[in-house]
Amino acid sequence: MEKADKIWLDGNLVPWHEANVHVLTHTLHYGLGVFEGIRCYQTKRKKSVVFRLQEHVDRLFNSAKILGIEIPFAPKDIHQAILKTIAVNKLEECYIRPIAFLGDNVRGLNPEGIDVRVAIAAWPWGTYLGEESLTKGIRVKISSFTRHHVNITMTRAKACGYYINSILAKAEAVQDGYDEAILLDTNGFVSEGSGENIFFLSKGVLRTPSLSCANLEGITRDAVIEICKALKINVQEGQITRDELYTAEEIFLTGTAAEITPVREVDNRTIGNGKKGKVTDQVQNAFFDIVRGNNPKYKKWLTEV
Ligand code: PPE
Repeated sequence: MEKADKIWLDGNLVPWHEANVHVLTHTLHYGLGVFEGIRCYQTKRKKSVVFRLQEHVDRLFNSAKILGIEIPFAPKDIHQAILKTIAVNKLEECYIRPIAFLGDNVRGLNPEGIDVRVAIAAWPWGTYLGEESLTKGIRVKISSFTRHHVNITMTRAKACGYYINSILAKAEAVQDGYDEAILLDTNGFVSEGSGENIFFLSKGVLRTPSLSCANLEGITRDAVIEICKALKINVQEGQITRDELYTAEEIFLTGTAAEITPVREVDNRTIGNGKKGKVTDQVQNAFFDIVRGNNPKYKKWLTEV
Protein backbone atom coordinates (compact mmCIF):
# COMPACT_ATOMS: atom_id res chain seq x y z
CA MET A 1 0.00 0.00 0.00
CA GLU A 2 1.20 3.47 -0.83
CA LYS A 3 1.86 5.78 2.10
CA ALA A 4 2.40 9.45 2.77
CA ASP A 5 4.34 11.36 5.45
CA LYS A 6 1.64 12.81 7.65
CA ILE A 7 -1.91 12.15 8.80
CA TRP A 8 -4.17 14.79 10.30
CA LEU A 9 -5.46 13.43 13.63
CA ASP A 10 -7.77 15.40 15.94
CA GLY A 11 -6.41 18.73 14.75
CA ASN A 12 -2.69 17.92 14.45
CA LEU A 13 -0.50 16.55 11.70
CA VAL A 14 1.28 13.46 13.00
CA PRO A 15 3.75 11.10 11.30
CA TRP A 16 1.98 8.32 9.30
CA HIS A 17 3.22 5.57 11.68
CA GLU A 18 2.09 7.43 14.77
CA ALA A 19 -1.54 7.87 13.70
CA ASN A 20 -2.68 4.98 15.90
CA VAL A 21 -5.66 4.30 18.18
CA HIS A 22 -6.30 2.10 21.24
CA VAL A 23 -7.71 -1.43 20.75
CA LEU A 24 -10.74 -0.46 22.86
CA THR A 25 -11.73 2.24 20.36
CA HIS A 26 -15.55 2.08 20.24
CA THR A 27 -15.80 2.19 16.42
CA LEU A 28 -13.41 -0.77 16.13
CA HIS A 29 -15.83 -2.90 18.15
CA TYR A 30 -19.21 -1.68 16.97
CA GLY A 31 -18.63 0.06 13.62
CA LEU A 32 -20.35 3.37 14.36
CA GLY A 33 -18.27 5.91 12.49
CA VAL A 34 -18.54 7.87 9.24
CA PHE A 35 -16.10 8.47 6.44
CA GLU A 36 -15.55 9.91 2.99
CA GLY A 37 -13.51 9.06 -0.06
CA ILE A 38 -12.35 12.04 -2.11
CA ARG A 39 -10.01 12.39 -5.06
CA CYS A 40 -7.49 15.06 -5.94
CA TYR A 41 -6.31 15.35 -9.54
CA GLN A 42 -3.53 17.21 -11.28
CA THR A 43 -4.39 19.65 -14.03
CA LYS A 44 -2.41 20.32 -17.22
CA ARG A 45 -0.94 23.39 -15.53
CA LYS A 46 0.39 21.13 -12.72
CA LYS A 47 -2.12 22.39 -10.19
CA SER A 48 -3.70 19.92 -7.77
CA VAL A 49 -7.48 20.19 -7.52
CA VAL A 50 -9.94 18.38 -5.27
CA PHE A 51 -13.13 17.18 -6.94
CA ARG A 52 -16.35 18.32 -5.24
CA LEU A 53 -14.69 18.86 -1.87
CA GLN A 54 -17.59 20.82 -0.39
CA GLU A 55 -20.11 18.09 -1.30
CA HIS A 56 -17.94 15.46 0.37
CA VAL A 57 -17.53 17.54 3.53
CA ASP A 58 -21.30 18.14 3.58
CA ARG A 59 -22.00 14.42 3.20
CA LEU A 60 -19.56 13.62 6.03
CA PHE A 61 -21.44 15.97 8.36
CA ASN A 62 -24.83 14.66 7.18
CA SER A 63 -23.70 11.08 7.76
CA ALA A 64 -22.62 12.07 11.28
CA LYS A 65 -25.94 13.82 11.92
CA ILE A 66 -27.91 10.77 10.79
CA LEU A 67 -25.96 8.58 13.22
CA GLY A 68 -25.97 11.06 16.10
CA ILE A 69 -22.23 11.70 15.98
CA GLU A 70 -21.17 15.23 16.90
CA ILE A 71 -18.00 16.05 15.01
CA PRO A 72 -15.98 18.42 17.24
CA PHE A 73 -14.87 20.55 14.27
CA ALA A 74 -16.72 22.90 11.95
CA PRO A 75 -17.16 21.82 8.30
CA LYS A 76 -14.86 24.68 7.24
CA ASP A 77 -12.11 23.33 9.54
CA ILE A 78 -12.36 19.87 7.98
CA HIS A 79 -12.40 21.47 4.51
CA GLN A 80 -9.15 23.31 5.35
CA ALA A 81 -7.62 20.28 7.07
CA ILE A 82 -8.16 18.16 3.94
CA LEU A 83 -6.36 20.73 1.77
CA LYS A 84 -3.57 20.98 4.33
CA THR A 85 -3.12 17.20 4.48
CA ILE A 86 -2.69 17.04 0.70
CA ALA A 87 -0.30 20.00 0.71
CA VAL A 88 2.03 18.86 3.53
CA ASN A 89 2.32 15.45 1.94
CA LYS A 90 3.22 17.12 -1.38
CA LEU A 91 0.76 14.85 -3.20
CA GLU A 92 -0.03 15.81 -6.78
CA GLU A 93 -2.84 13.28 -7.26
CA CYS A 94 -4.27 11.33 -4.36
CA TYR A 95 -7.22 9.74 -2.62
CA ILE A 96 -8.31 11.36 0.64
CA ARG A 97 -9.97 9.51 3.48
CA PRO A 98 -11.51 11.59 6.29
CA ILE A 99 -13.06 9.52 9.07
CA ALA A 100 -14.94 10.50 12.24
CA PHE A 101 -15.00 7.76 14.86
CA LEU A 102 -15.83 7.14 18.49
CA GLY A 103 -12.93 7.00 20.93
CA ASP A 104 -11.97 4.64 23.78
CA ASN A 105 -13.20 6.49 26.89
CA VAL A 106 -16.58 4.69 27.10
CA ARG A 107 -17.32 0.94 27.34
CA GLY A 108 -20.51 -0.66 26.11
CA LEU A 109 -22.97 0.45 23.48
CA ASN A 110 -24.30 3.74 24.83
CA PRO A 111 -22.08 6.35 23.20
CA GLU A 112 -23.03 9.10 25.67
CA GLY A 113 -19.99 11.11 26.70
CA ILE A 114 -17.68 9.45 24.24
CA ASP A 115 -14.90 11.35 22.49
CA VAL A 116 -15.50 11.86 18.78
CA ARG A 117 -12.20 11.75 16.93
CA VAL A 118 -11.36 12.73 13.38
CA ALA A 119 -8.56 11.60 11.10
CA ILE A 120 -7.69 12.60 7.55
CA ALA A 121 -5.30 10.45 5.54
CA ALA A 122 -4.25 10.90 1.92
CA TRP A 123 -2.23 8.63 -0.32
CA PRO A 124 -1.68 8.02 -4.04
CA TRP A 125 -4.31 5.54 -5.26
CA GLY A 126 -4.47 4.49 -8.91
CA THR A 127 -7.25 2.66 -10.71
CA TYR A 128 -9.65 1.06 -8.21
CA LEU A 129 -10.79 -2.01 -10.15
CA GLY A 130 -7.60 -3.06 -11.89
CA GLU A 131 -5.26 -1.52 -14.42
CA GLU A 132 -7.33 -2.10 -17.56
CA SER A 133 -10.74 -1.63 -15.93
CA LEU A 134 -11.26 1.90 -17.29
CA THR A 135 -10.50 0.92 -20.87
CA LYS A 136 -11.63 -2.70 -21.17
CA GLY A 137 -14.35 -2.87 -18.54
CA ILE A 138 -14.96 -5.34 -15.74
CA ARG A 139 -16.96 -8.51 -15.06
CA VAL A 140 -19.58 -8.30 -12.32
CA LYS A 141 -21.81 -10.71 -10.48
CA ILE A 142 -25.18 -10.16 -8.86
CA SER A 143 -24.41 -10.76 -5.22
CA SER A 144 -26.02 -13.41 -3.06
CA PHE A 145 -25.97 -10.71 -0.35
CA THR A 146 -28.79 -8.16 -0.20
CA ARG A 147 -28.07 -4.46 0.25
CA HIS A 148 -29.08 -2.78 3.54
CA HIS A 149 -32.69 -2.03 4.32
CA VAL A 150 -33.36 1.69 4.74
CA ASN A 151 -34.80 1.22 8.21
CA ILE A 152 -32.17 -1.19 9.52
CA THR A 153 -29.10 0.83 8.62
CA MET A 154 -30.04 4.20 7.18
CA THR A 155 -28.55 4.19 3.75
CA ARG A 156 -28.13 7.95 3.22
CA ALA A 157 -25.17 7.86 5.61
CA LYS A 158 -21.73 6.64 4.57
CA ALA A 159 -20.95 4.72 7.73
CA CYS A 160 -18.09 2.40 8.63
CA GLY A 161 -20.10 -0.63 9.77
CA TYR A 162 -22.29 -0.61 6.67
CA TYR A 163 -19.29 -1.85 4.74
CA ILE A 164 -19.52 -5.36 6.26
CA ASN A 165 -22.25 -5.85 3.65
CA SER A 166 -20.05 -4.46 0.85
CA ILE A 167 -17.02 -6.51 1.93
CA LEU A 168 -19.01 -9.77 1.99
CA ALA A 169 -20.34 -9.05 -1.49
CA LYS A 170 -16.95 -8.00 -2.86
CA ALA A 171 -15.10 -10.99 -1.38
CA GLU A 172 -17.69 -13.40 -2.74
CA ALA A 173 -17.50 -11.86 -6.23
CA VAL A 174 -13.70 -11.92 -6.33
CA GLN A 175 -13.52 -15.49 -4.97
CA ASP A 176 -15.92 -16.52 -7.72
CA GLY A 177 -13.65 -14.97 -10.36
CA TYR A 178 -15.48 -11.64 -10.95
CA ASP A 179 -14.16 -8.12 -10.45
CA GLU A 180 -17.09 -6.61 -8.57
CA ALA A 181 -20.49 -7.35 -7.01
CA ILE A 182 -23.83 -5.71 -7.71
CA LEU A 183 -26.26 -5.83 -4.81
CA LEU A 184 -30.04 -5.95 -5.05
CA ASP A 185 -32.21 -4.17 -2.48
CA THR A 186 -34.63 -5.96 -0.12
CA ASN A 187 -37.36 -5.68 -2.79
CA GLY A 188 -35.16 -7.43 -5.33
CA PHE A 189 -34.36 -4.35 -7.42
CA VAL A 190 -30.85 -3.32 -8.42
CA SER A 191 -29.25 -1.11 -5.77
CA GLU A 192 -25.54 -0.55 -6.44
CA GLY A 193 -22.04 -2.03 -6.46
CA SER A 194 -20.04 -2.76 -3.29
CA GLY A 195 -18.54 0.73 -3.58
CA GLU A 196 -20.13 2.26 -6.70
CA ASN A 197 -23.41 3.42 -8.16
CA ILE A 198 -24.57 1.88 -11.42
CA PHE A 199 -25.87 3.24 -14.75
CA PHE A 200 -26.97 1.36 -17.85
CA LEU A 201 -28.06 2.25 -21.35
CA SER A 202 -31.27 0.78 -22.68
CA LYS A 203 -32.93 1.88 -25.92
CA GLY A 204 -30.85 5.03 -25.94
CA VAL A 205 -31.83 6.07 -22.40
CA LEU A 206 -29.33 6.06 -19.55
CA ARG A 207 -30.96 4.58 -16.46
CA THR A 208 -29.92 4.35 -12.82
CA PRO A 209 -31.59 3.07 -9.62
CA SER A 210 -33.47 5.85 -7.85
CA LEU A 211 -32.28 6.92 -4.41
CA SER A 212 -35.05 4.89 -2.77
CA CYS A 213 -33.27 1.66 -3.74
CA ALA A 214 -31.11 1.68 -0.56
CA ASN A 215 -28.06 2.98 -2.43
CA LEU A 216 -25.60 5.65 -1.39
CA GLU A 217 -26.29 9.08 -2.85
CA GLY A 218 -23.07 9.09 -4.82
CA ILE A 219 -21.40 12.39 -5.62
CA THR A 220 -20.03 10.91 -8.87
CA ARG A 221 -23.57 9.68 -9.67
CA ASP A 222 -24.81 13.22 -9.25
CA ALA A 223 -21.96 14.54 -11.42
CA VAL A 224 -22.80 12.04 -14.17
CA ILE A 225 -26.45 13.10 -14.15
CA GLU A 226 -25.42 16.73 -14.54
CA ILE A 227 -22.82 15.93 -17.21
CA CYS A 228 -25.45 13.96 -19.17
CA LYS A 229 -27.85 16.91 -19.11
CA ALA A 230 -25.18 19.00 -20.81
CA LEU A 231 -24.43 16.20 -23.29
CA LYS A 232 -28.17 15.87 -24.04
CA ILE A 233 -28.19 12.25 -22.87
CA ASN A 234 -31.55 11.38 -21.36
CA VAL A 235 -31.19 9.99 -17.79
CA GLN A 236 -34.01 8.24 -15.95
CA GLU A 237 -34.03 7.17 -12.30
CA GLY A 238 -36.24 4.30 -11.21
CA GLN A 239 -36.56 0.70 -10.06
CA ILE A 240 -34.42 -1.59 -12.14
CA THR A 241 -34.51 -5.35 -12.38
CA ARG A 242 -31.61 -7.74 -12.71
CA ASP A 243 -32.69 -8.95 -16.16
CA GLU A 244 -32.77 -5.36 -17.44
CA LEU A 245 -29.03 -5.31 -16.76
CA TYR A 246 -28.57 -8.52 -18.73
CA THR A 247 -30.04 -6.96 -21.87
CA ALA A 248 -28.49 -3.51 -21.43
CA GLU A 249 -26.55 -2.02 -24.34
CA GLU A 250 -23.94 -0.57 -22.00
CA ILE A 251 -23.30 -0.52 -18.24
CA PHE A 252 -20.89 1.51 -16.14
CA LEU A 253 -20.18 2.03 -12.45
CA THR A 254 -19.48 5.39 -10.83
CA GLY A 255 -17.64 6.28 -7.64
CA THR A 256 -14.82 8.38 -6.31
CA ALA A 257 -12.47 5.41 -6.24
CA ALA A 258 -13.94 3.63 -9.31
CA GLU A 259 -14.37 6.86 -11.33
CA ILE A 260 -16.29 5.77 -14.48
CA THR A 261 -15.72 2.04 -14.90
CA PRO A 262 -17.31 0.20 -17.83
CA VAL A 263 -18.91 -3.21 -17.20
CA ARG A 264 -18.47 -5.77 -19.97
CA GLU A 265 -20.17 -8.77 -18.40
CA VAL A 266 -22.93 -9.45 -15.84
CA ASP A 267 -23.40 -13.01 -14.53
CA ASN A 268 -21.53 -14.39 -17.56
CA ARG A 269 -23.73 -12.52 -20.05
CA THR A 270 -21.82 -10.21 -22.39
CA ILE A 271 -23.03 -6.61 -22.31
CA GLY A 272 -23.31 -5.02 -25.77
CA ASN A 273 -20.26 -6.05 -27.78
CA GLY A 274 -18.25 -6.77 -24.63
CA LYS A 275 -16.28 -3.53 -24.96
CA LYS A 276 -16.56 -0.05 -23.47
CA GLY A 277 -19.76 1.42 -24.96
CA LYS A 278 -20.00 4.68 -26.91
CA VAL A 279 -22.05 6.54 -24.32
CA THR A 280 -19.83 5.21 -21.53
CA ASP A 281 -16.83 6.52 -23.43
CA GLN A 282 -18.47 9.90 -23.93
CA VAL A 283 -19.35 10.23 -20.22
CA GLN A 284 -15.93 8.96 -19.15
CA ASN A 285 -14.11 11.47 -21.37
CA ALA A 286 -16.30 14.32 -20.15
CA PHE A 287 -15.68 13.27 -16.54
CA PHE A 288 -11.89 13.08 -16.85
CA ASP A 289 -11.84 16.39 -18.70
CA ILE A 290 -13.73 18.02 -15.85
CA VAL A 291 -11.71 16.54 -12.97
CA ARG A 292 -8.46 17.50 -14.69
CA GLY A 293 -9.67 21.09 -15.06
CA ASN A 294 -10.08 21.10 -18.85
CA ASN A 295 -13.71 22.21 -18.86
CA PRO A 296 -14.15 25.75 -17.52
CA LYS A 297 -17.90 25.23 -17.13
CA TYR A 298 -17.26 22.88 -14.20
CA LYS A 299 -14.59 24.89 -12.34
CA LYS A 300 -17.22 25.14 -9.57
CA TRP A 301 -16.53 21.47 -8.78
CA LEU A 302 -12.78 21.96 -8.25
CA THR A 303 -10.95 23.33 -5.24
CA GLU A 304 -7.31 24.21 -5.65
CA VAL A 305 -4.94 22.83 -3.02
N1 PPE B 1 -21.97 3.33 -3.20
C1 PPE B 1 -21.16 2.90 -2.21
C2 PPE B 1 -21.60 1.78 -1.34
C3 PPE B 1 -19.93 3.51 -2.04
O1 PPE B 1 -19.12 3.09 -1.08
C4 PPE B 1 -19.53 4.57 -2.91
C5 PPE B 1 -18.20 5.22 -2.76
C6 PPE B 1 -20.42 4.98 -3.92
C7 PPE B 1 -21.65 4.34 -4.02
C8 PPE B 1 -20.12 6.13 -4.84
O2 PPE B 1 -20.14 7.34 -4.14
P1 PPE B 1 -19.28 8.60 -4.58
O3 PPE B 1 -17.85 8.26 -4.29
O4 PPE B 1 -19.79 9.72 -3.75
O5 PPE B 1 -19.50 8.79 -6.03
N2 PPE B 1 -17.18 4.37 -2.26
C9 PPE B 1 -15.98 4.94 -1.72
C10 PPE B 1 -15.18 3.90 -0.95
C11 PPE B 1 -14.45 2.87 -1.74
C12 PPE B 1 -13.52 2.03 -0.88
O6 PPE B 1 -13.08 0.96 -1.36
O7 PPE B 1 -13.19 2.40 0.25
C13 PPE B 1 -15.17 5.66 -2.78
O8 PPE B 1 -15.35 5.45 -3.96
O9 PPE B 1 -14.33 6.46 -2.39
